[in-house]
Amino acid sequence: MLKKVLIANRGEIALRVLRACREMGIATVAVHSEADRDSLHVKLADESVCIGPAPSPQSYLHIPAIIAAAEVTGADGIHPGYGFLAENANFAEQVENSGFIFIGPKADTIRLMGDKVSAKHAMIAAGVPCVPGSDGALPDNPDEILKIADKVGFPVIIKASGGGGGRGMRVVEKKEDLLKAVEMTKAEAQAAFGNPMVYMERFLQRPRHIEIQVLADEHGNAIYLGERDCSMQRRHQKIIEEAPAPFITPEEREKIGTACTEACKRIGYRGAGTFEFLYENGEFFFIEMNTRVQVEHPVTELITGVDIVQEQLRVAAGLPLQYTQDDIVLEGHAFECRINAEDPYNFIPSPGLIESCHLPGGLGVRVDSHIYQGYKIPPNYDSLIGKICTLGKDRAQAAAKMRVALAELAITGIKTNTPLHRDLFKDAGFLEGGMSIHYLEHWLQERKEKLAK
Ligand code: MV4
Repeated sequence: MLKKVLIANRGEIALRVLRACREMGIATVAVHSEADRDSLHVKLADESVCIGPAPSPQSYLHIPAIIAAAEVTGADGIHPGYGFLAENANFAEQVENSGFIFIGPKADTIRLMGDKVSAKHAMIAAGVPCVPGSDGALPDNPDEILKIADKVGFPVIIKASGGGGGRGMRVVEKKEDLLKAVEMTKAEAQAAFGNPMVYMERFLQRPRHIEIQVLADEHGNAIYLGERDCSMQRRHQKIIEEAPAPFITPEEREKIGTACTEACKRIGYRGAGTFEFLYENGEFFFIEMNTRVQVEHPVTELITGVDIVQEQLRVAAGLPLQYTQDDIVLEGHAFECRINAEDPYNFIPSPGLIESCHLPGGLGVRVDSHIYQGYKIPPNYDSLIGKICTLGKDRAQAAAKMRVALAELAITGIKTNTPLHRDLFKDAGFLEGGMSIHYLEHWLQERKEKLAK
């Protein structure tokens, strides 16, 4: 097993990884920026190293500083968390070349999935259903581009191969606009990602965002832990997630889950991963794969009982998964509310001093947060300050528990989006389930219009 893990992250996920290590008897090293000296993950870790000034490029993204910290503390593994360097293939490569274990997939796998055209190729080859489209990069020839679009059918979406997560894409409604849109997306892709490659897909108008959690080891085993519905998002930032996804049948789950685990075996996937799909009219369409632990992994943990981070650590140490597919039974329903330090109406970040803080609890309530009374949220990073999750025997009970948890949550000194969550858990449309990816933005627009009157 690993003996000492360096956690190359901050905030709630650093704490989440730290707890998993502790339970497994693994020593922990926190790294932190000058702005995060008073962070909980620093206080709770066995050792800590300051790796640089507040701006992330000089600290949490500064590869030599992180590797040096692993060297001086004698860590044997590095956990990247999510964000920052988690899906940076060069980081994974440098970690391994420096003699440490990268707690994640092989660098080549990260690279394969980071390039969306190569990821989609791999999925098509593995039999995972994809959105119909250009089956590879768009050619330069305008006539050929037009021909592909005619075959795919308008509206289409042009996506940058180097993009992902909503960056570098453009919807095209009609033929006349196509070539100009392709040129513009290419130019933006070159500027943003240093790669002008773009591809085309049929644009799905009202899909849900459903993702499959997988775990794979180096012994040829791969399992799926069911799905999450992450449709409740604003500007590609998820705000509420749930598991299982409403109205997905056991047969659909098994079919798509098996396609994902077969793909894992085929590409030699290692560790935790997520297959992102758009789901429309009873069909799944692969869009991207995430090669990291995700923010919303707790909802899957709650309904399966599997500690995803502990499995990551075991797999990284070369051990087999502790579970086979038959061991995985989904029980109950879970929600996650992302609590952000931001204005609940205009979403402007609200960093600063937490004057007081009461976090909820009780049966079926899980809180993942690094905040405490007297903690000062630095302005330099993501506004996520914690996650409230609930587990109920069914969706209605999980929602009832969430209403109680949100009513108890009391943070003063800064603004949070708690009032938004309270309103959403009273909304009939949301409580019905099965919302599309556009639901929240439409809901916010209506709220704005009501407030203006
Ligand atoms: C799409 C799509 C519709 N059709 N692809 C946005 C993020 C990136 N991961 C893929 N995205 C989309 N791809 C086709 N062919 C709509 C989106 C999309 C979206 C997807 C998931 C969650 C939220 C979204 C919000 C807007 C657009």
